[in-house]
Amino acid sequence: MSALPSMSGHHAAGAEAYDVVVVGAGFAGMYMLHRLRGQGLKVRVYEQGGDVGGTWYWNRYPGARCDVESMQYSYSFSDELQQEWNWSERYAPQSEILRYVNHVADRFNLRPDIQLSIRVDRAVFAESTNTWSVTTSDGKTVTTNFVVLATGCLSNARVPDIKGLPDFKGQVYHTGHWPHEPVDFTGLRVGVIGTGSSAIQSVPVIAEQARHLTVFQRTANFSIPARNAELTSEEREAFRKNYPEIRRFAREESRNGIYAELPDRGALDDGDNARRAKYEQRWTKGGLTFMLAYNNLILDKAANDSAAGFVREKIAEIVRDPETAKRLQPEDHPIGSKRICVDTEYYATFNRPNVTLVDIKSDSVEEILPNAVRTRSKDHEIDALVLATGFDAMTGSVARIELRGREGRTLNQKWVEGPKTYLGLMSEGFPNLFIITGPGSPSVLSNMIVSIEQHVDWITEAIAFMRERGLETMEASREAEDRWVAHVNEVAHATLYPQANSWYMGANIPGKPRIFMPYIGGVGVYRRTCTEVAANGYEGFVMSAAERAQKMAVSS
Ligand code: NA7
Repeated sequence: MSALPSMSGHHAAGAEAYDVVVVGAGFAGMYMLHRLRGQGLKVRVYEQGGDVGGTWYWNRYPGARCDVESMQYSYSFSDELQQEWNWSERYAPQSEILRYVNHVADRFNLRPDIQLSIRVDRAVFAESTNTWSVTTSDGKTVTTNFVVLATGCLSNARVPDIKGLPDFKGQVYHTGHWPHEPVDFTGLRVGVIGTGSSAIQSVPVIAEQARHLTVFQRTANFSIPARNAELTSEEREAFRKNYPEIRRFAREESRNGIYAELPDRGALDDGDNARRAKYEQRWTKGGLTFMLAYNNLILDKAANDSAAGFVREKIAEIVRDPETAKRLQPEDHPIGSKRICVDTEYYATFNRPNVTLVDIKSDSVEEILPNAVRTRSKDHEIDALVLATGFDAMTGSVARIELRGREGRTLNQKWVEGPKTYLGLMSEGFPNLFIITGPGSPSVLSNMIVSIEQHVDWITEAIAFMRERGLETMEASREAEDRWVAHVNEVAHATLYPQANSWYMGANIPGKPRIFMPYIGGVGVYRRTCTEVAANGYEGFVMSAAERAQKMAVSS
């Protein structure tokens, strides 16, 4: 416990007062609570879900698992935890990650400070007291010095506005909002709309159960085999022994927060045979690191084409019907410019007699009938519908909260032309409001847990810095924010990423401004920037002492 007093000095009488309110109890909110409580702060976490886990609480669809290997998609802040927890598979299934999250909540006694099934509706900054008033879905208002948004990047499931959807007479499911009870598709004709990561994971599993499965594809995606397998105790031990170096590398040297062998050359530096062998080796190994075969795959179109061509050939080899294979081959975006998918038997599933692929780019969905999806050319009869249509990513869950900063301006008003932050951590005009893995930080381009831990540690240190100096507000300066937003875009446009209509760009939400949201500069580079900013007295942030304290100092 810290010897410093709690910060809740100027709160309005009556309302319950906290030092920090954290919104969300996923990986980010839980670790934030743990660190802040360690500083002796009074913290309250609100979580809209019925339990902890965030994205892993909601995304329970068949086949859901993480696309980062479990030995790396786990907290590193406690060595006992990482030495003791036994991951059973190379890629943990959702249920195991949820068990892990619950274990962490109990192990670190986090639950007493987490209020479940409560949504934060509104947070308003009072300039007279430098505090936030936070109103929750149970009608209560509390005050707090700081608000930390740990609301997740992929937490606002998006139901597309398709004519007739409310009149469909079977069950409609969204992958990002899956029921807690088991869903049984036995004997049913099922339709899946969407072919992103969630569909690619769930389609092979649903196909095994359903009488017939129709997959409605608007954009074909690149997917690499996961090669999931049980972890042996030797494999677990190898990680455990080397964790200090693995974690250091992921934090400080990697671009994406994953410990992996880094490429030493570009794709065109190798001859055709050597290049093919390299791709073959990565394909056989499986997983996201396929894109690390060469160091220029996301920078150079010709290099990228060689990798994309290799995957297209693989699709043609796996899928027996040439028409279906052709439809599954992505042609409209560079490989990796949308998050690459990781699958188990996705392409092979289309060889099953009970699976049909419908290309809704050429044969668009007109409407949903009570018992069918009507595309221009025909009615596809179904008994149940799965929407694997993704999220209002990165900004969606923040936008749902009415956040009012200085002069009553809302964050939605400020972000109308796209999210603006300094370092993805704060937005000018919103003092003492932190965002964990916000737009403008590596976030979704990384192993989220590495990025979460870095942000939580940084925020904890910033708050400690302020407390030690009696500072009351911290805010991004307009200049620093403008420079950062420009930098994020400049770095993005030096790559092939903006060539895809992806949710990185907000392209999946009609009307959402097109701005490249995550920071591509790499996890290691980004971390160094944040550390330097802090070491230089939080350069680019304005910190101020309480006005009252300043006045006292002047008069004495
Ligand atoms: P994604 O990756 O956003 O995929 C959503 C899919 O749904 C994608 O294929 C979309 O096609 C499709 N979609 C969205 N709206 C529609 C409508 N109106 N009609 C037809 N098809 C539609 O979400 P996921 O949940 O799969 O994965 C999100 C992330 O979670 C993933 O990257 C991992 O990091 C984990 P589109 O491509 O827009 O043409």
